[in-house]
Amino acid sequence: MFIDQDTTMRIRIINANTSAAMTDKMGVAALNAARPGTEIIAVNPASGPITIESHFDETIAAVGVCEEIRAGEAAGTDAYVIACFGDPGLYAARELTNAPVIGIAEAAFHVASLIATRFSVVTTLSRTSIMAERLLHEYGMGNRCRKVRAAEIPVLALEHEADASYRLIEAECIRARDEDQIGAIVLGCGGMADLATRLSASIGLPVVEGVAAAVALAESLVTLKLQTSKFGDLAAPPAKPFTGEFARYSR
Ligand code: 5HY
Repeated sequence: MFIDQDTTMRIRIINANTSAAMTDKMGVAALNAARPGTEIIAVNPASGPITIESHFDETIAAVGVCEEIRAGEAAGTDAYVIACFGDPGLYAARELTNAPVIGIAEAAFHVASLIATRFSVVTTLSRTSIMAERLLHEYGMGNRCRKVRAAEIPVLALEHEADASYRLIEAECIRARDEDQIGAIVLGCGGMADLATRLSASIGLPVVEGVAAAVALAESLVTLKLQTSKFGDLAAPPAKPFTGEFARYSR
């Protein structure tokens, strides 16, 4: 198979929450990680939670993610990144397109496991650390992660109290380094997309950030000409009528 490394491609970064500032930050992180020739489109749904910190937030955000996949299909897209650490709507999104769809949690777990035998995750809130642990097990990564730690900061604090949030995240990363017997740290929030380099320099460990990890994996899949399988559960959803405000999904 001829692999054209200079493949130009378009990757849609879907910030699942509705914070435009966080979308911009993820767009910059994605562009910094992308190869020359990769076009980055960073978007967030028009409707939904300003941040995602609960199962309810995630469920509503998943509809917004699907809306952005539909918009991406209309615009022409080679791969998608779901830029929220809960990977909300990941499987539904994969049903709606042939293009690869990468969740930043799944990407970060896999990339960390390629550079360290064990890693820890540092996320925002204790309640979302429980959600991250569920994903670890769902992805078969439970035995590679020593601990999911929380810096106990609301997601929006990453925007509004950036310095104080950084210090709390750095302190939790240092505790993970000194207590967890790990070789790497995974940042457990898309809103931390701009912190990896600074944290890694400060704590002396590799720090994996999901948006960059997902962009690199998406580019590799497109270059390998690999797409989401349409055999089995990720085939297009069966056509049927939808009612009420979801009537637009009727097919
Ligand atoms: C995220 N929430 O990546 C998740 C992270 C978290 O709005 N973007 C959010 O803290 O669960």
